[in-house]
Amino acid sequence: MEAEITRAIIESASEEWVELAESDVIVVGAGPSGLTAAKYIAEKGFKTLVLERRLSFGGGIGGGGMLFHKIVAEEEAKEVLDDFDIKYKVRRNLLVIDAAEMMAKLAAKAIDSGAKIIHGVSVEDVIFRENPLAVKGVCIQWSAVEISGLHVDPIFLRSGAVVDATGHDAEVISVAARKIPLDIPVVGERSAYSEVAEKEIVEKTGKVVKGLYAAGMAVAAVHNLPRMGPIFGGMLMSGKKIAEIVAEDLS
Ligand code: 48F
Repeated sequence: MEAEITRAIIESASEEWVELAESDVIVVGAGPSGLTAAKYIAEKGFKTLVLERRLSFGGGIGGGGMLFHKIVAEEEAKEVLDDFDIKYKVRRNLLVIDAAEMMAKLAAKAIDSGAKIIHGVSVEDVIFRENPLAVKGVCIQWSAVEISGLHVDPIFLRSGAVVDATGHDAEVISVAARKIPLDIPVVGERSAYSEVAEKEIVEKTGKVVKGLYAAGMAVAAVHNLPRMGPIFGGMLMSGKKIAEIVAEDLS
């Protein structure tokens, strides 16, 4: 039986990896913005792959507000919450949400919409082409190898669009900005100013260069916007907006 367990796992995983060598869209990061983007992109019929460094979903959601197990969103995010069947209670003019429910439902709906989520994989670089400059996919490595510090060459995944939903460090855009002439200084976010941050994150969500897009807190890192703390409406609406932009560009 043991050999069959091994064969069953490696055969089916390998078959899928061969298919994953090319996708329409790669979303990097399974936090709130990445999972939201993945659901809306996948349900439009695009082959969508989410790569997540950790072995869990949700990015910063699970920590709630300083480990209190609730997060909040503003009224404008209701539509997205309803699309994901996420419950909320209104308190102090805010929608109060259970962190565990939000993580589970964002992930479940993204998967049910057809997105493939792979855990334990880190994006360490992009694939690019010149004239015109365009991002064409990502270089990936097992997170365990990354953490070990071993020198192991990555492998490549091609895609029509790469969405950086890696959070505060905008890891994908940062590495691209260092290595290819993006002409974007990724200066990082500013200190907390919640209402301005929530609004501007959504406004500035969009394309960075052909093939490369920013969603969620990565947008703050690229555009030097303030942070907002444990209010998540902007993350959800940013994910939804980037899905619309990517879908239009790929159509
Ligand atoms: O940090 P994260 O939750 O990003 P987000 O979607 O949401 C930010 C909020 O959680 C919160 C906030 C707003 O209310 O301030 O912080 O912008 O999720 C990012 C995910 O990306 C993964 C990381 O493990 C996390 O789950 N990630 C980061 N870099 C990489 C990565 C990488 N290079 N490759 C793969 N996954």
